[in-house]
Amino acid sequence: MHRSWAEPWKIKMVEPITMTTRDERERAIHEAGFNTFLLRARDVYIDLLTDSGTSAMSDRQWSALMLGDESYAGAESFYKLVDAVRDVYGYEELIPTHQGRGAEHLLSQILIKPGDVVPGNMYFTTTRFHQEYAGGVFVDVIVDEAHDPSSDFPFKGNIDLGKLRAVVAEYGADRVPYVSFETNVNMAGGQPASMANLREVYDYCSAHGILVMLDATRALENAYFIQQREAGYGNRSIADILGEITSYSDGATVSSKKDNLVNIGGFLAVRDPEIARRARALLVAFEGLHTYGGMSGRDMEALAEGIREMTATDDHVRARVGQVEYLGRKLIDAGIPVVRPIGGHGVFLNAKEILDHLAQDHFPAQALAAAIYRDSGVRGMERGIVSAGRDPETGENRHPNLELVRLTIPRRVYTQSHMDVTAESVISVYEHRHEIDGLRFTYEPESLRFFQARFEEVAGG
Ligand code: PLI
Repeated sequence: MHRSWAEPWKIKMVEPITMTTRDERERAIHEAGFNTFLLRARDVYIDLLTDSGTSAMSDRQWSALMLGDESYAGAESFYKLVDAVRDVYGYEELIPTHQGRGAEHLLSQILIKPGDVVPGNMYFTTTRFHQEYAGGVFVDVIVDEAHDPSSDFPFKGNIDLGKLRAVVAEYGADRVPYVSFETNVNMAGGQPASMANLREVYDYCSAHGILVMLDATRALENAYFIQQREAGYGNRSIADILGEITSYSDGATVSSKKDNLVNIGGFLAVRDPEIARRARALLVAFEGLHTYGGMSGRDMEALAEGIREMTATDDHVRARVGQVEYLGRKLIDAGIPVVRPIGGHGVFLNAKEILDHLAQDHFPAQALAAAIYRDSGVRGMERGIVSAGRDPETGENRHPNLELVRLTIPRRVYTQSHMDVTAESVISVYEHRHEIDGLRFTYEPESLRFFQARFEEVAGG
């Protein structure tokens, strides 16, 4: 007999959310320039914009806040965080930052020289921004399957060793400061790398004197997929698998706003004390003193607790990814084109296929995210041509193969009923998809344009 699973927590405090009328949502989306980032949160019913900083903390994390040591220097909370990162991720040197991009900034500034090339498994917006800002060029070396939303390949986050070797052969290892290896690749749809691939890339890079720097922001979810899908890992604990993932790296940047179950924070963690020394020299200029960086003592307390909690049992991540799969399965069963396999942190709708009457230059994913909001007040996010931005050399729009709307599930926040309501809205919008118009810019920011761009509708476009 089929046995259901349930979340390994019960609810102690609730936060009311309000439903809006269609007229109110029409007004709100026009005022927001058809950009879901520019909506006011009070106008949103179910907020699936991001899983970043939107987790619900546990009673233990809220209690930990009270223990925050707010000493400017040498706070006890910092040392608790150092211990948690060492125990769970295995890195000795910790550089705390205000969030993930703070760590990316430091790492890029200390390791990348102008003209360097940084191979990585698909770009992430802020990561590539900092690599380019430091004078580097990002080169995508992810496996081809990652660019195909319908491929069921179980490890679409893998690096293609052939592509990596070709980059090193073309530019020389001395122009490749590190490989930027993201776990559970966000822009590919929350897709994992296999342990075999992580090991192989690390062995290759070590032999060529190239560092491997993980973006371990969603390494926990990657560990879960390895446990579920890779031979030999089915009986290993998530904590153990996570430790093995990070063992194939020289360091990592982490946005703690995801796996780590806190609302703010991040870190750079490395093995080499010299890299750590150089990072700390910049940390004090850009973030804060080396024992707090960008965080208060209480933030570090909650983070240390969150890092331990996420791996204390396997139940947390099983329920977390299970909820994402629940929504994904409903949409697949209804025939909605989504990225497959269903990822770890969200369901990614294939806007290119759903709105196949729109040219990519009329921003189908942006239009679809706006249409879902108008239908139900569910807020998702564009992950397509707008997010990809322009090529800094040519100034032309990049045209990614993936033109997606991300419905991202915050951790421990919504119930399965919220997933049901979301699925019903997406199905209804899908049924009326031919009525959705394309968009054009009325304001286009110079960088990371998706955050603040504004659009208007192009009738029939
Ligand atoms: O938002 P930050 O600065 O804490 O982290 C930046 C960042 C780095 N790497 C990855 C893989 C991310 O997903 C990431 C942030 N992601 C956001 C905000 C998201 O909505 O997915």
